[in-house]
Order: sequence, then structure tokens, then C-alpha cells
Amino acid sequence: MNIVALAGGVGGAKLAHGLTLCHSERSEESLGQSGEIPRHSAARNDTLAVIVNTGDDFDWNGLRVCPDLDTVTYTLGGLANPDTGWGVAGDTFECLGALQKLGQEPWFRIGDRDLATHVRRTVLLAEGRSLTEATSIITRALNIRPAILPMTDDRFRTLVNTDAGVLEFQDYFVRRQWQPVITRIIFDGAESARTTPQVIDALAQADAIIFCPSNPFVSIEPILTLLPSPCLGEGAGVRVAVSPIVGGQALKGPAAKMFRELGIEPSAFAVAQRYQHIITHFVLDQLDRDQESAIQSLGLRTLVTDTWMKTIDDRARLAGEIIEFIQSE
Ligand code: FO1
Repeated sequence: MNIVALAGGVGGAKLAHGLTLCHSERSEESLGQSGEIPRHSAARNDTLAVIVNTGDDFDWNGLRVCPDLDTVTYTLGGLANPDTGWGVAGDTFECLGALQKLGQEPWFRIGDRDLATHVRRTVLLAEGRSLTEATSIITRALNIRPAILPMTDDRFRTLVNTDAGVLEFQDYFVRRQWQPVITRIIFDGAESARTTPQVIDALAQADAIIFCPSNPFVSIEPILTLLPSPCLGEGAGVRVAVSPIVGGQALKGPAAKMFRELGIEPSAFAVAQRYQHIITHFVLDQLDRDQESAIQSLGLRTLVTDTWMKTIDDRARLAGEIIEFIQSE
């Protein structure tokens, strides 16, 4: 079965990792620290492609930093910092410390090993390669088998209009710890940016498309704005969204706060409503079981389960349950 996952940062990367553990051709690194093979066995000639948001990307000291691409890459490569979900496990921050001595504000913490990724990507881009090509060179070097596909090779920046003015995404998310109140989300470049042939091809071959539990507004929505509608139409097969909102809260990040600031009560149902016209199936957490029938009334098939991925085996379990859910149709 060919699966395409749409992902942003940490939540999306975890489910994508779970899919590599129980579905697609597994790279040894993707087993992570535990090393044991989870009970969900991979079926033959299954493929996985992960389409990743690039709206969070920005230039840091002249380097192209792609937080969501790197979080997915490091997570699938078993390299990610397990505490933060982003950056490289065990990384040092010597260069950042030296930059601070030279007067650089250290609010965006780039580790020394992480720095290598940004240097390498920036050089590949300067040599004329697309972000898709640069990402493929980096993921191949890290022996990561699933395709990690930027949603576009063009310029696309997520800005947020807030009570502190219009902010670049990392300024809002990291420097100000997503505390400013959002009135509008702006996709700067959306009108001219195009998705890539690799994304179109992956979606055309997909038997199932999974909307990972990432922020609907600033991780999934940017990807959706770039996809031609037939990619997610009736002919696109099974399309499953996994709620990033559990018990009215986001497991990580500002998604629930954004819902409220945009005038919507955060809930699994609210997420299902946002996606209802482009999905066929919905996965919600057992904490929100009381919302299942309302979500079914939107015409969606539902799976209620434990969606909280605390451990690597949780990731494989959830991914396995979603694959069974897809195949049960
Ligand atoms: N998030 C933070 O909250 N603080 C940081 O210092 C930080 C550094 C960082 C470096 C590289 C990288 O790939 C991600 C990093 N992130 C940091 C996370 C990043 O801001 C978010 O993961 C995404 O932009 C939101 O999905």
C-alpha cells in the first residue's frame, strides 16, 4: 500500500516515524534508541512519502533553516532530540555560545550537529539545486528510505498578524513563545508558489493520505493551499486526519490557543469540521469519545484510540491501528 503523510513539526514527525516502523521499507536508524522491531510487521513493497510544511522556514545567519523538514528527517533517522522533538539528540551548542559572545541573540538554538544540516542545505541551494533535491541528498546521506518531500521549492513564508504586529513565524513561535494574540495567519508567497512534481506524483500513486496530528492552521493548511483540488478529491482514495487536539488541548504548541483566538472552541470535532470536505476518515483520542457520533454525522468514518505518542512503540502502535483502520474499508 502506498501511503502519503502530510506533516508539520513534532506531532507529524512522530506519526511518520510510526509509519516507517510498521509499514514502509524500514531503515535501521528509524528503529531509534530502542532498536527492537515493534510487533507491527511491514508488508511487502509498501511505500511512504511525507509531504512537509516549509512555511516555518527562515534564514538564520545567512543559512536556510527548515524546522519541519529537519524535525521529520531527524525523527525518521532516529537522530532527533527526544526531549524537544526538534534538533539533534546529544547536540552541543559551542558555535551558538561563540556567536552569543560576538553579540548574536541566541533565542533560536541551533546545535553544532544541526548547524551542519543548514550549512549543507544552504550550499546545495547556492549550487542551484531545488529544496527537494537538497532534501533528497541529505536524507539519502542519512540512509532514510521514505521520501521526505518539501511542499514547495518556491518561497512561502507563514506570517502571523498579532497584537504585537505582523510577525515572522519563528519570531512568534520561538522568540515570543507563541504568546502574542493572533488575529490572522498570512501565507506570504502562496499566490505564486507551486507544489512540486514529486508531491503531485506521490499523491497520484497514494492508496491513502494521512493528515498527521500537526497544527491545522500553520502546518497542514500551508500544504493544502498548494495542492490542486483533484489531489484530495473523491479519486484520491482514503484520506485520514488524526486530531492534534485532545481534550480541548494541543499535545504540543499553540494549536488550541490559535483555535480560540480565531473564534473557534478547540476540539476534535472542530478539527473534523475543518477537514470534513477533503477527508473520509477521522482518528480521535479516547478522551474525546463523546464527540464520535457528532464527527460521524459529518459523514466521516471514525477510529477512537489512544493517540498520545509518548514512546516509540506508541508511534508504531498508532500507525498500525491507522493502517488497519484504512484497510478495514
Ligand atoms: N523551538 C523552540 O521552541 N526553541 C528553539 O530554540 C528552537 C530551535 C530550533 C532549531 C532547529 C529546528 O529545526 C527547530 C527548532 N525549534 C525550536 C522548533 C521549531 O521552531 C518548530 O519545531 C517549528 O517551527 C514548528 O513546527
